[in-house]
Amino acid sequence: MTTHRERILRVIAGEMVDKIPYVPRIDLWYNANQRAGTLPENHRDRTVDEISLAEGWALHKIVPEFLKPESIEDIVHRGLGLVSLKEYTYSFNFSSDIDISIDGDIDHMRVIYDTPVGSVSVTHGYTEEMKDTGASAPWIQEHAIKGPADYKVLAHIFGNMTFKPDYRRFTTWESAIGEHGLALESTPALNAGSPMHYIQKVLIDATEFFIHYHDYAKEMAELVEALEHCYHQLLPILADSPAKAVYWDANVDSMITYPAYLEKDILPWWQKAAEVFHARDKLLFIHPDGENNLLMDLLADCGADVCEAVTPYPMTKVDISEYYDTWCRPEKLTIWGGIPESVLLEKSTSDEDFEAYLDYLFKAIAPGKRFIAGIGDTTPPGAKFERLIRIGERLEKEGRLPLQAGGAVLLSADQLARAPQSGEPVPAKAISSEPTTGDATEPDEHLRRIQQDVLKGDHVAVKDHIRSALALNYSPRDILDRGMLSAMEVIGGRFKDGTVFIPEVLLSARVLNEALPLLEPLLSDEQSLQKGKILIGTVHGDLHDIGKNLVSTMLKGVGFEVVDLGINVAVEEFVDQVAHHRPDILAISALLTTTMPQMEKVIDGLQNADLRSHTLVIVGGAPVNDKFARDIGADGYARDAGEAVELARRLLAINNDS
Ligand code: B1M
Repeated sequence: MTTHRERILRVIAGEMVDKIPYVPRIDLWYNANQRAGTLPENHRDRTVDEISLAEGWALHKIVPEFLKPESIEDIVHRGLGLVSLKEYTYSFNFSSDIDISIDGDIDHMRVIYDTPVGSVSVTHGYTEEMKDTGASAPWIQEHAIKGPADYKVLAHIFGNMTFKPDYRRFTTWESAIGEHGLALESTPALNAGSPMHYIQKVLIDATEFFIHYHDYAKEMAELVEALEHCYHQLLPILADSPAKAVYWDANVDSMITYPAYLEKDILPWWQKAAEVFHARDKLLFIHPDGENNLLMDLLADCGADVCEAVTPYPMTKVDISEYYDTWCRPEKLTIWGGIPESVLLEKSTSDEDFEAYLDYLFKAIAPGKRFIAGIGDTTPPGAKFERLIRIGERLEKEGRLPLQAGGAVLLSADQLARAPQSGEPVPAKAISSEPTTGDATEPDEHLRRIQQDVLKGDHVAVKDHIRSALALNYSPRDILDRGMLSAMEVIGGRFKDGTVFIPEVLLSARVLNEALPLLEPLLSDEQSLQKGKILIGTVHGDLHDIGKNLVSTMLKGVGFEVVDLGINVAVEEFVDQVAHHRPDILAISALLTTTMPQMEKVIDGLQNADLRSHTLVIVGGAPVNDKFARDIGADGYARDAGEAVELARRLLAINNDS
């Protein structure tokens, strides 16, 4: 009889096996439900692996179990991206000239690294809210890189670090898994596949990274070189290990690892790794769990064997059929995942639509080669467990290969209308937005120079150009509207249509932020910059802030006054801050299905505090949609930062007119 491990390996080799393997990742679901005492009755006394085995599923052994160190020493250096867990086949040593002081426990630990060229410090841990949502990856609260001086300190640390093979723990773990699954060895920095990705993922704040990438190229290059020294040691250690497969890189996404950046700073290392591993008959996995609409072709030829945690429409813009047609049909990659988390949630998906998704999946991936079914990225804590079981049952019955295209039940006309066409953005808006602004109006040479400064992100030249324009008697209002804000509109439009990415938006916004103090004192009251006041924050339990920061930046960029409350904001805090600031709009962000319900609680909180009638509430974030926004009583939903600007304007215009 074919074992789980054999079947998985044969699928990756492109063979037509007996049936589609089913390997759902259930660790987060398990952690959260075990903590809350809500595991299904029959599984109450079982471990996570025992549950999978009892249900007949293969074990998911790709993502390291960060929450389960053997001793605290194993995770002390996680703020620098280094851990010693069973999934890691190497040990590491700092050079003897580095003094390390450690304070705290697993939930909150501060570590200081003193080197001959300076010091850096990090703080990392887990919050109670993270534990409630089952989160496994640690939170780095204070990053090692806070300013340009930190690069040389880290270059000293990593440039003098030594790595040695250490296969002992991995071997024991792998043999305990045996034929029940495929155990992967891991790479540092929560799986960063290149030195630059290492910096981005753990050493610096996720949004700040993009500014440093532009401003401190020289300093970054020095650190990249030091990290290369580590990667060159690690490659042969990983290649010689007993593991059959390497989990090489994680958290790829069209926005945060946008195409040009991925191609320049990540892809060459994937290809190098693929060459080394393939020569040793080893498989390379990457984890593109985000939005891949702009990365489909790059990933198809990236050198990896498996793309794991693939999360299709409706969680992202790429439909499962496009994934299969671009990656699997031409025999370029194996997909592991393919079932979006939202279909397991009763609030997001009815029983009927859940079944319809599976019908559609079987049809889209026929004949079914190079496909390992899983929940991409992971089963959410609120998943209806019966649906996990049902997927297994249907795969058992209908997942026999080759699948017959057209043999499955077709989607209804209504469901088809909702499925996006290949590459087409998903239409989902609570309030229809105005079309994206076109190019800036045609101003004369002086205003054009200012526009160019904003478009190019030149925060130095813009000040001189504004001073010259003022000396030539241009009105501050014209400089602002026809020079700066019109250019920011252009950037917003380009971001929305995917022709510029996060760095351009942040750099242009910086030009505005630095130039505004020159103009503000000169604007009369009625000319004042303010278009309205907006309070923004990410909900309680949620640490994602890149998207929220972009929304905040764009709103500021077009003249709104924005107060950013940060991440993990409790309901009471939102309510208190609304009472204090009296904003026109409260904008709320949530990136997790487990934290989305917080949005409704904030709206209820405002209602109870008698603040709702004079505060418009708008919501956004990857799992949020138009229906959800309406259901919780929000005033609008925005899919991205550009739409958030249009929505805010539209709502305020409506409000002012009424
Ligand atoms: Co996390 N994560 N993550 N993560 N992460 C997601 C969100 C996830 C969808 C990945 C997946 O499953 N495919 C998944 C959630 C699944 C679910 O809820 N069902 C997930 C998970 C599971 C987790 C952990 C639980 C993982 C773990 O512990 N094992 C953990 C949770 C920690 C916590 O918050 N408690 C976790 C951690 C992390 C990192 C720390 C590693 C990192 C965040 C770094 C940071 O933000 N500082 C991270 C990342 C990077 C992602 C993905 C890959 C990318 C998110 C991102 O920044 N995108 C993400 C995958 C995905 O989104 N599909 C994922 C780029 C950004 C520009 O887009 O944030 O969507 P986005 O913002 C857009 C719009 O959504 C909109 O405009 C923005 C700009 O255009 N928007 C708004 C956002 N907020 C708005 C507010 C508005 C309007 C519009 O107000 C009106």
